[in-house]
Amino acid sequence: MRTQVGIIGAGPAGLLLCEILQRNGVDSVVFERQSRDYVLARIRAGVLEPTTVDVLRENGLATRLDAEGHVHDGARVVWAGREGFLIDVYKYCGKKFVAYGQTNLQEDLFAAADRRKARIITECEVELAGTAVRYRQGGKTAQVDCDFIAGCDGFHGVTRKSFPPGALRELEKMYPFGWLGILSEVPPLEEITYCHSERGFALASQRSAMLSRYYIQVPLDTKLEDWPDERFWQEIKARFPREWAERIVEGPSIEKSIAPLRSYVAEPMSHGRTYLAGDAAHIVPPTGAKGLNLAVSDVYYLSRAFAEYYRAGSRALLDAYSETALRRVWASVRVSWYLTMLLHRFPDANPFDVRAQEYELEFIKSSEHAQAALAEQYAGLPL
Ligand code: FAS
Ligand code: PHB
Repeated sequence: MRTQVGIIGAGPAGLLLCEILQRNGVDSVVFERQSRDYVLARIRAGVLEPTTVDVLRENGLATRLDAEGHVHDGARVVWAGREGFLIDVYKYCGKKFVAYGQTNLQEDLFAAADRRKARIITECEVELAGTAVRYRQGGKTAQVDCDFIAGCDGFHGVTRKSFPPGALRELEKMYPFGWLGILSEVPPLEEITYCHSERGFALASQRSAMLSRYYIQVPLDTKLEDWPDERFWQEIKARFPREWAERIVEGPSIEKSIAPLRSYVAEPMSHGRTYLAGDAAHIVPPTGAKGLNLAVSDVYYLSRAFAEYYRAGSRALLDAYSETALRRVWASVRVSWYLTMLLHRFPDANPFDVRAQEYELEFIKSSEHAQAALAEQYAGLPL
């Protein structure tokens, strides 16, 4: 078998790339290690930047998003009994973001792929040999020869690891805590609300009018079995200021998981005829709600580059892809790092560190300029 672009990974990056390429007449085959059900069962991101919504709309992928997504002017930051401030994306950037679960987006992307009869090979083990994809599925092996490889296989995938030694510069920062997240079929708080407290960070988010997503910062050695629902609800209410805690509706968790936090960027995001997009190239702590949105902007740039190559025979956009994508990646990596440092309570923090965080929050609350700058970064750079 032969195709133009071999896409490794059927997460948001891989399936979105497949869809946009097909809309531009470029043929691809998607190779996914897991089953479709496994991919759809993952609970992850929940906030789509305005640019992400624009890309999905431009590619006919926003019908359900427009019907079911919750539109927000901004996200609120509260602390120590203060009502805090709104990261007012609408006031300062004139755009709104949408709360829409990555699971829903993944379903929409698979549905679009099925409508196009896209070739998605699931439950396969992939081995890369240049731009040839050798894969094993159901005990049989086969090979697909490709013009290019798009590594959309996430942080633990094979594509980035297939780069020759010395081809990559890897920049990483690990954080000394993780996020314990739950999903519960209860009405969410109205606003997406970040909370800084002496007990640690907490976040109230949503998936629909009857599906809430909550997170609390936990130590890295936390065990899920030590966090029954009752303890989770008690702790998150102890972290939010009383006015917010009183509005939190408790309920049984239908999903509970712990994710470590890291910042990671691999540079460059390409080598030869192989290109990386999404978590395969970078990871951000979810504090800035950037991970999924960066996958979309990478795919926007990469799909445009492939389309230009096959339409006009020009490699210019492909050659510029890494530098173009990294400009937006680093803007999001930096604001995700900044918000993580600002809103979490570090195990080794001394009273000076805590006071400096609280003063920074008070300063942002008091300064239109600081709020405008933060809103601009939270909204994400224009494409
Ligand atoms: P993905 O990891 O989503 O997809 C990669 C795909 O490649 C997967 O389906 C995987 O099975 C497949 N794959 C891996 N190795 C392969 C191989 N060898 N061969 C074939 N296929 C292979 N972002 C936010 O913005 N907000 C959040 O709250 C948030 N929470 C998160 C929680 C967790 C636990 C994790 C892990 C991530 C979270 N993220 C969040 C980030 C997340 O949403 C990613 O940014 C997003 O999934 C990136 O999409 P992809 O780049 O497609 O990578
Ligand atoms: C979520 O809804 O899962 C979410 C929202 C905001 C974040 C991270 C995650 O910063």
